[in-house]
Amino acid sequence: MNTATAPLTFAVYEDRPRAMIGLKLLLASLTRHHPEACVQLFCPCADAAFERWIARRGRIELQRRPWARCGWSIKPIVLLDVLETGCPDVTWIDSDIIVTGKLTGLLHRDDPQAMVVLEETPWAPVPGGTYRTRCWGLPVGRSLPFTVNSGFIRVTPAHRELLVGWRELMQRPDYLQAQSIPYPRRPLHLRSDQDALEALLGSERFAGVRLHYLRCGVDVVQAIGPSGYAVGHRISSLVNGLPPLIHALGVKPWSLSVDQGLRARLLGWYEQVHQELSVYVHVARDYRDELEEDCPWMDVRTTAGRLCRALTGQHPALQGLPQAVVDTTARWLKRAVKALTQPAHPSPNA
Ligand SMILES: [Mn+2]
Repeated sequence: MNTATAPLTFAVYEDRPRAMIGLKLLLASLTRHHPEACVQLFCPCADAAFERWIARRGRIELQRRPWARCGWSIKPIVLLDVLETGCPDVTWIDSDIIVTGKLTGLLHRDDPQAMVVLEETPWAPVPGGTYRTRCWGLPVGRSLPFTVNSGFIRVTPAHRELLVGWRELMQRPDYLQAQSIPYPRRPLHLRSDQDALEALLGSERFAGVRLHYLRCGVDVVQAIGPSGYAVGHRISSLVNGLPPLIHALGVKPWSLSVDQGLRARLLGWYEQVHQELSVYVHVARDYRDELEEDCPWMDVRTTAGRLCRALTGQHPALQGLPQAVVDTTARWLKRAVKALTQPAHPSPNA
């Protein structure tokens, strides 16, 4: 079958009841912009109400197969499974992504060899290079221009071997052991599935894979904190509109909690303002009536949030701009202090 003319196929997996609201936002936005697409949804925790909800939306094929819980490591397993059905290409999409437009132009569907991934936020601790390939002990085949983010991945049958290699790499005892450690304390190259994928893509064996990155600010907003949507990208969105993918990286907007204590309350207020001005939440509000459940996390409660929205005409890129400037400055200062007081990271780009 021709990849360019075959129906679009998306693969989505979710097994955490607390993340179902994100899943609904993904499905509502994806089927609004691509009503013709086939969505292979793997959701062992789907209940009857959810099943009725998806029945009213596009071509969503629900599968409840009881896969063993394996968290983020599920991605190659799901992609291989969908490729088995004979479709010429399939795109994984994370349940914490919301879609704002057509995705066809991002997928390189005229090239059956092309693999598409997201560029990780520029604030990631190690930017691409060969670091992960070396740390995993694989022979280096190429240096990658950016860190890979696996929230959105387009593959074809040409990538079966890579997917099998990815699945196998995540069975390694050092990786499995690292998964039992709290995320911030894991070795950088063993943090999650995308570190293993990047290690493989940089290795000699898979250096020939034709890799395309969807770029931050143009194709995707990696919405982690106010500066995840960078100041420059916000300004270019004034001309070009919002990127078609908004990825709620890190703490999810529907799970924000405000802790006690002055420092925690101040941080909580800062996070609350960010949430009220976040581009993800802005787009999500448009689907509020479709979700058929309460979403108090979409409300605007702080004076700062109301003020920024009023002064910018509730523009999705501009309303969070003042906080992004503050956040970016704070991050640079933190980096500068760290560079002065701590020894350099062991040659990540060598
Ligand atoms: Mn994600």
